[in-house]
This record gives sequence, C-alpha cells and structure tokens, in this order.
Amino acid sequence: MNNHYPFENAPLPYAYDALEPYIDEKTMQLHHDRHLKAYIDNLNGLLKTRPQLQALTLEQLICTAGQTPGKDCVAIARNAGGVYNHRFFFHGMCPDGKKAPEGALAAAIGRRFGSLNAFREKFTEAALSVFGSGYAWLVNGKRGLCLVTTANQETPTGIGKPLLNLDVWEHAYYLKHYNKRADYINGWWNVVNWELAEQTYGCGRTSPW
Ligand code: MN3
Repeated sequence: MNNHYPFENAPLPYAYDALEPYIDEKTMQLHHDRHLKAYIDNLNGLLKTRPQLQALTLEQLICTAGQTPGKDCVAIARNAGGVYNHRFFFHGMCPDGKKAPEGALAAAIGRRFGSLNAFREKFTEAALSVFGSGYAWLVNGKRGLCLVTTANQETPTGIGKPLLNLDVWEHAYYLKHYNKRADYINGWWNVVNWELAEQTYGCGRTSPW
C-alpha cells in the first residue's frame, strides 16, 4: 500500500461481515468504501497540483500541511487525518483476536490504569465524552500511556505514538445502534486487535499498517 500520493483505498484486512455481530456488515461497507474513500479522493485531489507534497507520508502531511499558511492547507491536513485515523481504526480491529493484551503493553496498562478493567472504563468514559464527532485514543506519550480524545479528524500524533483508536462519529454505529454510542463501544471491545497494539507499542513505527 502506498504511503504517499497517490493514496489508494486498500481493501480491509478482513471481510466486511467479519466483525459481526459487534459491527455490522453494512456499516463496515459504507464506512470503508464511502467515508474513507472520500477522504482519499479529496486528499489526492488536493495533492494533484502540489508536487512538493506528493512524496510526504500521511503523518508528514498532517504535521506540515496544518502548519503551512495558504489556501487548502487546512483541508490537506484534515483529509490526511481522515485517511490516517480510518486506516488506524480499521487495522485496530480483527475477528477472533485475543481478549486482552499481553507482554509489555499489558504491564504498561496495569502500571498506568491499575488493571485492564479500569483501563476499559476510563477509555469508554473518554469515548463517551467526545462531543459530536471524533475519536478516543490510547497513546504512548512522553510520560507513558495516556488517553486522548480528538475532534473531527484531528490526530494525536503530536502527543506521542497512537496504539489504539475508536471512531465515535455517528456513521460508525448509527445503522446498528442508532444514537446509543455506549452500546457500540461495548461491542467494539470484542474486536480490538490487541496483537497489533502490542506490536505498535514495542516497535518504532508511528503507524501500525
Ligand atoms: Mn469514520
């Protein structure tokens, strides 16, 4: 998969219905094929006439485009964030994954939050607290693990290395759960890709795909 322009909408790493009954097939189809695709198409459209930005990765675009004055720079950062956040979200889930983290990540969660259950409660609270559209994240920051919420398609890459994210825009759950975000979050815990979060925690990469 290209990590720079032109960005492509690579297929999900599992079938659309693989996360049933927790996340429904139709939601996954629309979310990947339309919502993510729109960010990719918008981003490619914005970069088409800017060769100086075409070799940059998503992380570099988010970082540099948002700080560069000029027409469309905010739009570039927002759409790059939309691609990064969705790729992170889709890869951060899997069918039949392990139910809990192990190894160094499990130990770090225990140190920071007391227990996995306490972490789940705090993360759920954070995800419920997002007003309107955004994400909840587990980030490995300068002082260790922390919970972060971001609005719209903002990313926490300036705070540290993201390990896990949850899309709480209504399009992520409305078809199945209507306005009940708590039910969606509850189901999502069953499909968290802990193995990938462990690998991301243990390596130098800033994105897990
Ligand atoms: Mn989304």
